[in-house]
Amino acid sequence: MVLETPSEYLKITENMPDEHMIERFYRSMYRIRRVEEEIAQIYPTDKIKSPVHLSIGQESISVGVCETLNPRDVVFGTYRGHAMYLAKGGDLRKMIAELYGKATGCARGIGGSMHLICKEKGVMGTSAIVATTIPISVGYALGQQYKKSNVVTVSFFGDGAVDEGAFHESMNFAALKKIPIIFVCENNSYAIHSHHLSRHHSDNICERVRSYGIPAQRIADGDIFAIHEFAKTEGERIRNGVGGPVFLECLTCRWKEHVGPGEDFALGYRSRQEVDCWIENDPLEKLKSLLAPHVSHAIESEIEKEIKDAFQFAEESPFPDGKEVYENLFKD
Ligand SMILES: Cc1ncc(C[n+]2csc(CCOP(=O)(O)OP(=O)(O)O)c2C)c(N)n1
Ligand SMILES: [Mg+2]
Repeated sequence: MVLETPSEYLKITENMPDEHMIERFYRSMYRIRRVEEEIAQIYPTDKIKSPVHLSIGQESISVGVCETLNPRDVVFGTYRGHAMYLAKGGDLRKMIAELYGKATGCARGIGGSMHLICKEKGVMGTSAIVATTIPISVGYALGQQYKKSNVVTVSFFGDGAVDEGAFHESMNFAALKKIPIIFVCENNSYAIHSHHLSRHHSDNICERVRSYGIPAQRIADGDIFAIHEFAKTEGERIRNGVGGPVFLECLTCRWKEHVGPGEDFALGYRSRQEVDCWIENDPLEKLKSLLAPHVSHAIESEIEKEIKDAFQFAEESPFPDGKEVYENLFKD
């Protein structure tokens, strides 16, 4: 980069992330990546009782956004929700136990990977039905607006949600009522195996969102610092009582198959080269290169221990009692 003036240089150095921030980002991203790699490893044994939609390759979005939030702030997400749950502080032991269908899981083993929740840390829920948590998150943020609270609500969803009426109704309503919410679209270009351009006339999600009256920005390279900066600025605005929705579209890439632990290049809907470009620019590796080796190593060993403990906890936990099958079906 060529710096034109000293003030420009100053601005850049001021905005440079400090070492602690890089460590925090690396810790969170490495933890998510390794947890999901372990899930992929163990999945063929059938100990995990639900389908798994892995976020490997997409982690910088959840981490960049959630690192700006506090436990009172809330997030809503999708079935591809491991990264969001963990980045927001969701309990790892309870997440793995949930995948194992155990009574100690975050949804008592009934919800599985697609229905993670940790209300104490502001993870309000994830859903298998595309776009359904968007209107729910808008309703939650409307409640905060009524209460004049300074809680920040973030709604995560995929590009597939843009195909749904609920998405457009939510955008319209949020703009109309100046609802204090941050929408985050994790655009990995695919809804299962359909490319965005086989579902839409143009590649213009931000443009469409702006037409509702919502400011929108695209970050095209998974840059965790840019994602963090955006969420920090917008979160502060909401905390300062300035309402109104904002929309962040992050281009990204799902490295694994849509659902499950493997690869699916044989299906022919996308090429290996398409994914390789993203793997070569892995945001996790970029972060690691900014840390001294002894620092990244210490973080990694600590996390490996935590992961081992979480899987052991899940293995040793009991399954729910059989009679639970008949519980929570009807309102008492
Ligand atoms: C309302 C609804 N329609 C269809 C489906 C089937 N379905 C499951 S995942 C998916 C793709 C969603 O893609 P996207 O939102 O981009 O998320 P990604 O899997 O890429 O993270 C679809 C269409 C569903 N679960 N819900
Ligand atoms: Mg998608």
